[in-house]
Amino acid sequence: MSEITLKIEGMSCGGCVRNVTKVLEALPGVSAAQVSLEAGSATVQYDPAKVDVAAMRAAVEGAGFDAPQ
Ligand code: 9UX
Repeated sequence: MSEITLKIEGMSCGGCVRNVTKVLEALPGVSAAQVSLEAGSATVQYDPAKVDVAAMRAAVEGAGFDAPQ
């Protein structure tokens, strides 16, 4: 299992936090995500054989947020 912390921009309430958590945890290979509104970040535990960081960014952006490098 690997872990990465992504910067997430555009979250403004707890609903955003839930939405980002949900789209990340829906990705096959992601076991859990901890999203922080205050920090503007998401820490993700994942299997690097099944999912990559580009897929995580795409999922976050698909939900309407930005996940800059
Ligand atoms: Mo809160 Mo976020 O009402 O997309 S859910 S601003």
